[in-house]
Amino acid sequence: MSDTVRSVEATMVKVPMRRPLGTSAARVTDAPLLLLDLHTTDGVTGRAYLFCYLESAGHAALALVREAHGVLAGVAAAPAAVRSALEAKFKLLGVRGLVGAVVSLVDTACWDALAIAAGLPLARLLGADLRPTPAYNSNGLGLITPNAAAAEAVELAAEGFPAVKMRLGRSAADDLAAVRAVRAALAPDVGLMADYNQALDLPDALARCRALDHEGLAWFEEPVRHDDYAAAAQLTAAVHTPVQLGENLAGPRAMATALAHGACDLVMPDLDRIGGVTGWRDAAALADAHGIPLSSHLYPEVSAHLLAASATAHWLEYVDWAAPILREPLAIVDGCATPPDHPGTGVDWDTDAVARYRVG
Ligand code: SMN
Ligand code: MG
Repeated sequence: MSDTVRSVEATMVKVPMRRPLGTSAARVTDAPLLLLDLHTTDGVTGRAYLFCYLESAGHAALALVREAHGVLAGVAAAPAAVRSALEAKFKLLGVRGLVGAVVSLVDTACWDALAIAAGLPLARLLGADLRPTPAYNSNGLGLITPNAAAAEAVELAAEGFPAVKMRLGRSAADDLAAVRAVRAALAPDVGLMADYNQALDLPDALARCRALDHEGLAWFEEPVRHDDYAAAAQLTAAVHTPVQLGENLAGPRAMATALAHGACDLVMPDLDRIGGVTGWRDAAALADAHGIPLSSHLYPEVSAHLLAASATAHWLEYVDWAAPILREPLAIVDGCATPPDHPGTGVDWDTDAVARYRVG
């Protein structure tokens, strides 16, 4: 491709969540999203959004996008060229955390532009068919009472999903009661994932996961702190239920280290922490080399393409947080997400909704 980047610009929106998310770490009621447009000199616009966790982080990311614009105008509109310009710009600050997320965001928008210019859905540009990936409903289902959790789980499955995810991190007894209530309320063939959001230390994790090991859970997600791979490996070896982690892996090298430790049975990188589409490709190759099933974290619209192109694709995490500002929200059909058959990722803004929710 001979065209270059003309500009990158971003808009911040704060979108109310249909179902608030209560985790052991925080309760989230609005999704702060940074919407990025990458314009090329050939007149193509690539788009991607970043879930910023906190509105303040979104404003900081917006400032970083302005820095990125300063170095990207005139650079080849190719992900490798864009990445190396940004890595040079942010080298002293460090390409981690929010900076890493912004670099991943620009990478994803650049791949979108590339796919649009090629006239191909991203999955096809990556060499894949538009194949479906099973999706679990990850909306809501926070740290609520057993009865409320059971009722919400049934509603979430009834939205057309073969599995749902609940959050854990109450007392051990209350978690057990909640898991039993949810499991009993769901049909036996509906999968039930469980996410601790790093709530436990290793002794507690061993005791609690052993106590829940035969309660019909599909996985234990992030029981211990995300960077203690030795603790995660001990837990993985001790329990029968698969251990899942990955949303906090900062790039494919971190994933290689985690897998070398045997820290998990399953892995679920986050698009904007693993390094955008470029980072995901390397992560997917690693998961394949280790024979580890690969799921996605957030970003269901782009993840549908990436999982279609991943050899060990497992589950797509479905959240509807961006749906209100998207022109064509991702459809779940027969419990699966299939990449839309349009050029690019399919991410495009509903400009009226963006104006309604805009905060920066
Ligand atoms: C999660 C995601 C995003 C915000 C808070 C918590 C959670 C998940 O860990 O995996 O869905
Ligand atoms: Mg999680």
